[in-house]
Amino acid sequence: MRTMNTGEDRITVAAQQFANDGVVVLRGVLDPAWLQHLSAALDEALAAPTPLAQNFAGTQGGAFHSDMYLSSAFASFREFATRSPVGELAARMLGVEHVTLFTDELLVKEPGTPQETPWHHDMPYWPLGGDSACSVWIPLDRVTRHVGALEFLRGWGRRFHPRNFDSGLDRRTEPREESLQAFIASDPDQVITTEAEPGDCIVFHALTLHRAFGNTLPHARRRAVALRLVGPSVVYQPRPRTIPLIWAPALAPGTPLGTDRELFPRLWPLDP
Ligand SMILES: O=C(O)CCC(=O)C(=O)O
Repeated sequence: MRTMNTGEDRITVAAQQFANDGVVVLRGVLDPAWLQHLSAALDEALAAPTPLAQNFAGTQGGAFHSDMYLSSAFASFREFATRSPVGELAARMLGVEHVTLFTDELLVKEPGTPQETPWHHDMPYWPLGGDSACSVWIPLDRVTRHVGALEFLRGWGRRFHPRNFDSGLDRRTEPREESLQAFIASDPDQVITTEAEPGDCIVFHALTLHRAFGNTLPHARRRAVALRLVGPSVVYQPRPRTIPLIWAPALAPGTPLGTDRELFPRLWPLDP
């Protein structure tokens, strides 16, 4: 069940695209059994939110559910993270020998949720140091621009202020970061819109700028699960106003994240 349903040439081409653009869409990676598994896991998590669950819908109506560290709270998510092809996929895109799960999250925009997700990149939100990190974003519904497709700015590696998803306000944790809006406006032709189907995986670097449309349709849900994965060089580096952990890690700052295997399991290769 762990073998990637995808050819070697295709992975090599995708890894090159990931290295150049900071984002790549791999089509048809997950089979119907995994999609069914993840759909059921997501229902379970929505019915029993963790203390970190939030609704980012803002004032415009609808609901934008988010919840984190699902593998710590639900065996079904842990099974997906450790046994699906996603860990290997991330390792191949990052070009690393092994990958560790930082967090896995649900991101559900219910019908009639016009709130857009603002431009941001993920690394400044995370209590981590290092560059070898990515997300694998997995849609469970057909995702078009009308229901919340993701958009990316080609390329990765620059650092900007994180912003709150609901208010759009700047969280200003990194004074050296640059003006995000001016940067996007300077290069509008570099925006990549990623419409996707269930089974596809969108892999993007933690320093690739992205945003998402709102879900403006009255009946279609936009359910997605995102796994955040890191290579061996990424360390625990808490800073003011980064996202919380579900519980205190058994890790000193500066230590590789994968040292606390219970909180941050290795996904690929699995321990013997
Ligand atoms: O699902 C969304 O609307 C935003 C997703 C996102 O920003 C992320 O996964 O990092």
